[in-house]
Amino acid sequence: MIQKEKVPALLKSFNRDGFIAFPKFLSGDVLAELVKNLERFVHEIVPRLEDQQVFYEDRQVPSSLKQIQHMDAHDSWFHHFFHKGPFRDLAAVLLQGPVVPKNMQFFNKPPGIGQATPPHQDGFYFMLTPCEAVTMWLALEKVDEENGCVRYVKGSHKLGMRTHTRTQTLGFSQGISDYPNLTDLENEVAFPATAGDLLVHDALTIHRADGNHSNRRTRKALGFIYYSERAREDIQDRDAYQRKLTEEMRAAGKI
Ligand SMILES: O=C(O)CCC(=O)C(=O)O
Repeated sequence: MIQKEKVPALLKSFNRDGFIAFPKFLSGDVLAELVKNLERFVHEIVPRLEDQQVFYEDRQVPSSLKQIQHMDAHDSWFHHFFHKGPFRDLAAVLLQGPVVPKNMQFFNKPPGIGQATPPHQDGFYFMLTPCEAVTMWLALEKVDEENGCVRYVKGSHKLGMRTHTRTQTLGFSQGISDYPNLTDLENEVAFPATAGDLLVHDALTIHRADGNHSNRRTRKALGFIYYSERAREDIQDRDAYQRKLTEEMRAAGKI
């Protein structure tokens, strides 16, 4: 729970940078229970999910699992965790009003083959007016430069939406076409993390991550997306894009 007196400083920092880090947001028994439930989800629920909800680097190799979408929609434990837990409260503080929980995701970069996350702004995928949403990223293990830590471009949320084009990265189908521009790299901040550390970014903040260059370490994290209740989704455009993307991925044998 965020203490009331800390809120002004927290908002100042988040609104200035477009991101904020909470070291050890989860720890001890709470973190251990989360990890246990994630293992249960991967063993019991993932095999039953539809192909557009679960992505692998290599579809034939279960250990190459790279992404799960909408975990909260498939399991009551994760639904409760996402809808009622401290993440939703934090989102409401940062967005300064009630929020709508939209998507809880699992991210992994399997050893050696985990691909880079292209530079992007989440708002490009969300299609919101106004573009008011936050994404939270919770490390589940040590994540550093070797296995692909998250990198934010400080202040980029204030500079509007950049042009995105299609990538070939499963799970991140759009990336900023002119990245890096003259100032992106000098403003880029890398965020090494350990299990339980939480990063939060604005839907307009540019971010990316390298691939996993380790041959033995995984790179596991959870994502939590909350929209402000003030934001309206362009549902027609979003659903049309999603249908087209799913068809393309099936045709390419990626899902
Ligand atoms: O895990 C990653 O590499 C990136 C996650 C991400 O882009 C996001 O949560 O918005």
